[in-house]
Amino acid sequence: MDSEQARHESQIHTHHIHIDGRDTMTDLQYPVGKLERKTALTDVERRGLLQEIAAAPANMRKAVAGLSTGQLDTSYRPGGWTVRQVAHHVADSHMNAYIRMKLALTESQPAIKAYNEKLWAELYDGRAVPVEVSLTLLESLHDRWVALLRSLSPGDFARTLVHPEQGVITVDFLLNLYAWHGRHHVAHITSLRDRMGWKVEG
Ligand code: NI
Repeated sequence: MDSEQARHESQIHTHHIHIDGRDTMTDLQYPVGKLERKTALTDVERRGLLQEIAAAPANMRKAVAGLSTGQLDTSYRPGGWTVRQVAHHVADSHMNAYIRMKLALTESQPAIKAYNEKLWAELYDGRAVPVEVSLTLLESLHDRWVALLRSLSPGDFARTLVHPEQGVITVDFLLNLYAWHGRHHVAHITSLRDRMGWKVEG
């Protein structure tokens, strides 16, 4: 994600569509609501979020199941990424997330690097590679990520890192952020399917 929220918020001002007083563009962009920032989590919260991260690859696989090439190359909202770009973006983002967590777990408050997610999504692999490539990538990545997360102590979750835009954040913050992030993007695809009446398999 990476300042995705900030970037989306600035976009909202240029792309608002109001129908019957409802902010339709915000509904399309935030089908599961905006991120609720959390710095420190309880044990119960961590367990729930860990389950969400564990379930994200299967949820993404289900969200894109049975879609045609034309459907995969449809934008989830006007001016937004295609379904294919969304799937590849989640892989881009979660690879960065995993590395950020490992940096935080092995260095003293490391400074991490942002990346330009919009330009990453426009590179050839993000626009054109079969979604299956990122589905299997996500499955492997999340297997390792969840194994790592399950091994952490409360002190590990409190470790800090410095994000260029968010400032000092914790591993807990990242856990909460990326659990939301997976749900957020899966819902872009499932809500598009709903609106388009595209059949859901199984
Ligand atoms: Ni994102």
